[in-house]
Amino acid sequence: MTRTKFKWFPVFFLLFCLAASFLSFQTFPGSPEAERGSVAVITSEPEPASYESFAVASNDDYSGRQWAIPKTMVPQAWEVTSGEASVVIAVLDTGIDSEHEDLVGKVIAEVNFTDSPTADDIYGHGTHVAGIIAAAANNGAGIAGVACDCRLMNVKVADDYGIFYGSVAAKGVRWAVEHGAKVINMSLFSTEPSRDLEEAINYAWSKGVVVIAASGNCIGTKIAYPAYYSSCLAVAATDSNDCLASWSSWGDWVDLAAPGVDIYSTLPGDRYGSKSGTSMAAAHVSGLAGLLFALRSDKNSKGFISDEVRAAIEGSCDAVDTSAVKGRINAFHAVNKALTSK
Ligand SMILES: [Ca+2]
Ligand SMILES: [Ca+2]
Repeated sequence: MTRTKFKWFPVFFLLFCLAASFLSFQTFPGSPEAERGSVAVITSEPEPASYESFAVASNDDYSGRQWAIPKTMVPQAWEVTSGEASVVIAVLDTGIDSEHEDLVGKVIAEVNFTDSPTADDIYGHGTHVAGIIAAAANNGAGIAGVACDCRLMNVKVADDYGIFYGSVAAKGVRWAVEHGAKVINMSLFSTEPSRDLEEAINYAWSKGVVVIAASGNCIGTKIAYPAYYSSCLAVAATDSNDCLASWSSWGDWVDLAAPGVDIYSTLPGDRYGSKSGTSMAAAHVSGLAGLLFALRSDKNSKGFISDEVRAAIEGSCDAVDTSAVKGRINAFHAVNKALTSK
């Protein structure tokens, strides 16, 4: 397959979504073109000139920029658990800079399913997502990840231009399950379905793995995949005032919301920066899922923790001032729900 003519695709993906809302595209179900998608980020601001300072939750340099941590009561959740090394969260994305100062030692396995020559993050998306999930906390550097004591799996399924194919992402899902991931983060989306990917996500759920995906940045209710699939938690993006991001996809098929506007995290080469997107929102939920897996709470004795993890996340959201989404995650309430529900 030739990709050269699609190099501009990530930059204009938001415009593509808008156009797709009004135009009928000729696609051929099952063909690679019908399954093509993009990682879900809409802005990239490497270093804002000024920023609002929020409550400091850790001794990390940029803790004051991490508004999402106090907003979702992560410090209170940390009083119960900050995750543990046996809980592995797979990041299906553009790769991870595993040598980043705030991620070093976190990535326990990596694989590259793309035609890129490296599993490293050239595009600069997967490293940002990985930091939100599990950057080292209280190491005096950078930021703090939600599941700061969990580990990561680098499953590169999107290439160095941010493009992925459903069939390739499906391989990544199965690989992550077979190599011990308990949570799979998919900060990527396509407006076309992929049967391969849906079957892989159903397989993951059947094996006790929680899959979390970005709802997409398509301004409205247009369905995005894989988030739409019932075995997948679909996550919309909210800002520091708990308002739905103007560009976030929403609708009754979206399960919940999480912070996704001006999120400060890791970038390749020991850098840090702010990004916005439902990508960042999904990553916060994956971090929370990691915390909940560390509690090992198989209350219903069905042999899996995944059902309790999903129920705790969905059943503990704070109401937000919009009917577009069901609620915004609350890590402390989720941890308590996992511990106390029967
Ligand atoms: Ca840190
Ligand atoms: Ca269970």
